[in-house]
Amino acid sequence: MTTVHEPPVEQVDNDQHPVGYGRMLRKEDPRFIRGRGHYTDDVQLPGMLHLAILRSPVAHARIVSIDTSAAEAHPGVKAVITGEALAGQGLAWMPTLSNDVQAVLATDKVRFQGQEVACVVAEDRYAARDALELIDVEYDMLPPVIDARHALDPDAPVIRDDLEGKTDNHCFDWETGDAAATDAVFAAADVVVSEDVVYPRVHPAPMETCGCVADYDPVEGKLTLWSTSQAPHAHRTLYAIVAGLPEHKIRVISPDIGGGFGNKVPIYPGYVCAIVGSLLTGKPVKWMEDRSENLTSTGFARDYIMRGEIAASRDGKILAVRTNVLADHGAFNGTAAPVKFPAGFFGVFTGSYDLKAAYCKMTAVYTNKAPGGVAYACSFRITEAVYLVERLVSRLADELGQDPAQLRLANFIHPDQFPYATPTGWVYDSGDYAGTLREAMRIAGYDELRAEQVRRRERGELMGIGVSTFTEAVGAGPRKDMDILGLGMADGCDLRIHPTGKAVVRLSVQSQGQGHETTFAQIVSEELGIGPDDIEVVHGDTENTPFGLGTYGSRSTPVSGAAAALVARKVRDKARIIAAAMLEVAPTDLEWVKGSFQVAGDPGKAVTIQQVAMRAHGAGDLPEGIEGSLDAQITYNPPNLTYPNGAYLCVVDIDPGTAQVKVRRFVAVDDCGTRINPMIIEGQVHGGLTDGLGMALMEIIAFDPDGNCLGGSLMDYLIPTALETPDWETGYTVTPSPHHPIGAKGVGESATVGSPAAIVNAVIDALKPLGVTALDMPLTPSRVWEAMQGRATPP
Ligand code: MCN
Ligand code: CUM
Repeated sequence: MTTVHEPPVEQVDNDQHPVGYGRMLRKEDPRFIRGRGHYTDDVQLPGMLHLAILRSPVAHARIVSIDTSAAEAHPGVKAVITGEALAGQGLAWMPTLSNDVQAVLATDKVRFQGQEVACVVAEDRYAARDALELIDVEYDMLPPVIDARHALDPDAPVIRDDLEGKTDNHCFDWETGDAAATDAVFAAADVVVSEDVVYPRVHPAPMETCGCVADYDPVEGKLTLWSTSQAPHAHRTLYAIVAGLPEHKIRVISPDIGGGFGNKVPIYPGYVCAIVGSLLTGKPVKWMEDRSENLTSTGFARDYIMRGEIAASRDGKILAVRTNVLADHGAFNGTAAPVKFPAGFFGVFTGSYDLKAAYCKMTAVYTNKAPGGVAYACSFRITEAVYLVERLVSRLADELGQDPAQLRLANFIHPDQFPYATPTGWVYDSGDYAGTLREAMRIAGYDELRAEQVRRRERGELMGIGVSTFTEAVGAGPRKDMDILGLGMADGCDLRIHPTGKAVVRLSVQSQGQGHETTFAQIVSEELGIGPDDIEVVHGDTENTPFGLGTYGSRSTPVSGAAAALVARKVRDKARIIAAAMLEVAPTDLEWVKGSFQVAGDPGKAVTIQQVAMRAHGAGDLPEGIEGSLDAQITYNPPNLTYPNGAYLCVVDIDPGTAQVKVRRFVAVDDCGTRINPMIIEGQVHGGLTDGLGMALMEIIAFDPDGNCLGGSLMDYLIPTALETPDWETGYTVTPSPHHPIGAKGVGESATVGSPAAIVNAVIDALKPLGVTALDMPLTPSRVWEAMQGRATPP
């Protein structure tokens, strides 16, 4: 059950619009709820073979030998591929999205448990799996590096000895802000609070695991790849570069995707193996991971060990934030972030506050764990940034003896300060942070909750109220600042209007469940007055869509959404010229009334967009400069990111006997600017809050000292079910983005970014009477119990 709170003041809301934005049911759902979705694993091709991957059982070892003879002799087996065989083709290593390289199949060493060592292509999945057991690999064990804190010890074994001249496990250093200015503010401040904060390694765990079907046609020299990809165009370009196939001979199709959450941004060795398998056998080859393969070998998230410091005046003016981060990147740097931002957008760790100075220093290291780093609705690492600063601000409030909501209200960037340049160089576009937090406090009945807390504390009950407010930065580019491996982060959009006035809009972004088939139709509908049901949205096929960088970092609405609005306006401009000729007036004499052009002052004289479409395709001459048709194409290069914000309040009760945390209430007020479809936004927020609840209370990919992954199944890696999930209460404020054509900001990751801090702050608030001031996720009953006994558990 969920509750939606409408704001008391009049806001731009779209619930009532019949055409365009509004609470429209999702066009894709009839397909999904009737089992008619078409996922990668549904692709069946004649003669299709199946690929299975042999994975390393250990975290770090030298490969002495691989004997594949028994596997090759197994019935049904068509090919057994090793790293050595790939090396012969120059394919044993592939570039990652962060300018590192990653082994496709290991040649020299294995560097994490679950790493790809060899693969089998066979007539069916069972034969392929059975043959894996027959491959004999001899390993020479090496000591692993598991704790990032020891990765740079002088005696630590060097993981990446494949990199020339590499003598340690250092991955990269990064800094942002002004160190000297920040130090000076800290030195003069009345109050400095510091905290060590671990954001543990977690996993997106989408319902559908990763996989592909590679179909190489040797006659046409053409590769068709169905794959679980959040970025089909970028993937195609990379395959062209890696495999040396001409780009126009590669078609990447992302069919329906059962959740991505960033897990489907990287290129995985399995995709490359399937392509090689198809090249080798001349047959289509399918590879689908199982659950453990997904959890142990694909893009993880977080794994940041952070020390944060916050400086303030005694009366509660926050002055500066300073942070030092140790980032665990696993065995290969497989992070997918714009190359200029090796730590993603962690630079927005200054949060929603008007600060004098800020500085961050980061050291990233290699460890013997799976690669990845940017995933799980992370907004390019803003999850970590928000969590850190929101812990620090709440900790500061405790130190100052102030209410955490009031402290935030006193320190927010003020509405008239926008556009606001942060001390780390980001330019926030718009926001009314106090308005958003006040709305959350109104919905929650904040003052009454605090009064209740006093009464309960007197009775010895453990009730906590957690506050978290956040600003996100979503919608990468602009292309001058942002690229992935040299590809600028802009997006195309094509719009075609058929003679009868129905439309097809083609996107470069790709939905994994966010409802793009609905919301992009709504955007075009709002601009053109054609009903959303008359607008088909095409995405996920490089052959039928314009180039663009794909869906992640909540960039679809900020970038492609802008492109969709502008391409529709381009069509409208063209339609105006044709309409003017039809009505025998000048184009400037026409007024656009959603869906039709009317002669100003004479509403009886009008033509609809559908009539114009027919005229554009019809017989007879068209006005000067119009060739015919109403089609248009655009590439949108965003001038800036959009900066959605939110204010979250969480109420928890902790069972003093079992230390179980129960989230009693959770109020989320989000501001994503203009709201295209309120129902879809609520769905995005509910999902993100549930993600946040999972991370705060139960999710962790842990390793034992030998590097064995302890989160390799959903029995060990806990994700929340309906039982643990409370009734979410959502509200909203609307502060449009000034530079986005329709004022919309992204929202897909907001709730995952903002919610963990609210929950952890609530738990620490509940435990305050016991003297607890800090606690790391996940807040499992055992960890909370230890804290209640005055003991800290090692992360
Ligand atoms: N929307 C809207 N009004 C706005 C903003 C967004 O109606 N002002 C709608 C959009 O039109 C879109 C949805 O909300 O239908 C999400 O839009 P947006 O914020 O632009 O995010 P993306 O579409 O780019 O989706 C990516 C984002 C990311 S990065 C992760 S991770 C995540 C998320 O979306 N993965 C998801 N939400 C997910 N939801 C589902 N079901 N599955 C995933 O894998
Ligand atoms: Cu960082 S997860 Mo989303 O950007 O696909």
